[in-house]
Amino acid sequence: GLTRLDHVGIACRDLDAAVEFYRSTYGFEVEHEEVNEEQGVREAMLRINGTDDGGATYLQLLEPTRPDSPVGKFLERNGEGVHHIAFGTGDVAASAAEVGGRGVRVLDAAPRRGTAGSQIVFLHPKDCGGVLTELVQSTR
Ligand code: CMX
Ligand code: CO
Repeated sequence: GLTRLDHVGIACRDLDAAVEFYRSTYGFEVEHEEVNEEQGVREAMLRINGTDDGGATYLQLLEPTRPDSPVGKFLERNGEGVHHIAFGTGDVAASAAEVGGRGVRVLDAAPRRGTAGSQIVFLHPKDCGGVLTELVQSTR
């Protein structure tokens, strides 16, 4: 099952500026930074709190690496802001199959590589009340 809020993904034009905002305003620190070319993002994970299942909850700050990526298109259309939410699961393939069986479109036929070697799938926002939703099986 889904055991926690893993992260909230936030689209920004300038990752370093967004990181500095969350550091100076709230004191949140970057735990991990990487470029994921498949997803078309440069991203930073800011750890907010630990969770019961030994995982944690993060903010994921996302800067597009190219304009025709999901985050690039989102910024063009909406400007900066909340892009998606992600729920944590111990078995992303099983969770995707379960949710897909309830009529929600799963955008990835097989899990893709997410942050720090995690496995991720996305659910169509039009089947989730307008909220782009990610399921993530963490290695953390
Ligand atoms: N949240 C809510 N709705 C969204 C959305 C978002 N982030 N992105 C697009 N939509 C809506 C659009 O507004 C549009 O609605 P209308 O038809 O009412 O105008 C509808 O979805 C379809 O729009 P589209 O132009 O076909 O959308 P895109 O080509 O931009 O594709 C989506 C949308 C969700 C399929 C695509 O963004 C996707 O595959 N996302 C998953 C991958 C991803 O987001 N990766 C980056 C994050 C990586 C990470 O978290 O690690
Ligand atoms: Co994400």
